[in-house]
Amino acid sequence: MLCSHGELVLPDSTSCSPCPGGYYSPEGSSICTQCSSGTFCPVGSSNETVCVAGYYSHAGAASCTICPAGYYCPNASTTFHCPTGTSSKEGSSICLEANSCYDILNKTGTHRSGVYNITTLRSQTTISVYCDMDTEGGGWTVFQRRFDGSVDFYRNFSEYENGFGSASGEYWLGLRTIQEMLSKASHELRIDVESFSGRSGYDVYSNFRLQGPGYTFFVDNRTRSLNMTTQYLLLTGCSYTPYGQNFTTFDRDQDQRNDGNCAVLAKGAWWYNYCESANLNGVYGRVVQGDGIGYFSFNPYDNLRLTKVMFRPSG
Ligand SMILES: [Ca+2]
Repeated sequence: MLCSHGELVLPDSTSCSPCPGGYYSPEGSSICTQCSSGTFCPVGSSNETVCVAGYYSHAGAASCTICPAGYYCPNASTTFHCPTGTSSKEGSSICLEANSCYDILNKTGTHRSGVYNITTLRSQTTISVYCDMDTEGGGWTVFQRRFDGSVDFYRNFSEYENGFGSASGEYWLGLRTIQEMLSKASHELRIDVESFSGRSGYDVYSNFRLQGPGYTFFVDNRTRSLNMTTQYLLLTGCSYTPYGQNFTTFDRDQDQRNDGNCAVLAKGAWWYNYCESANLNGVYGRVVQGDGIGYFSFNPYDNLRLTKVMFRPSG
């Protein structure tokens, strides 16, 4: 008995049945053959169909599967992890190099916050960063994050230059990397804070940059904020603002105080002036206006439970 293509002869030799999904049978064949990897065979197939670009299949597939985000599928039958420092969106046959969280957002479309690998543009260094992909549409490269006090932030200049902690936990990305990433295009700075009482707020400033070997702090204007006062702005005009200040650590005094080192007084590291109206790298869980973690525009007396400081290209 001769069945039409896409069918097989049943044991009674008098009737035909369609091949099940994942199998095919050419015209005149009495058996169904397993569909090979890289192709798919729906129910009743008479031949194998090759998966389109960005999809893959293993042997015996009734349909192709879309290549997941973070992978690439160059030959329709295998999924490969994107190499470190690159990323892909779902359905990709190639991976693209990303040099910031904003770049990852644009190349993958993901709104999942977490740790990603990026390759910096100038020095071509591949590093892990925490990306905030939720806030205001995402694309923020987080360079400081504190939430449980597990990492000691009272560190020396070299550590603040090179970074410490882990991108998946509490961390400081490093002044060298921050400066390099800010050097191309204009970026906005966003600071998120939350106190132990559960109150939260944020501050956003335009044109954040760090200049020269002292990593001198500059921003242009506050563009939006929540639960912030009009006092203690990060702008010029007061002796506590970080504006125009170099970064000071306990072993590198670049502040405006002649009678001491603000990093030692405040047990932190910051763009101290004479000394500070923000001490986000202070001692976790300690009282503010001493050496605790404070952000005075939020509340000079509020001890902060959460801090997150980040940037992304503006406009
Ligand atoms: Ca000093």
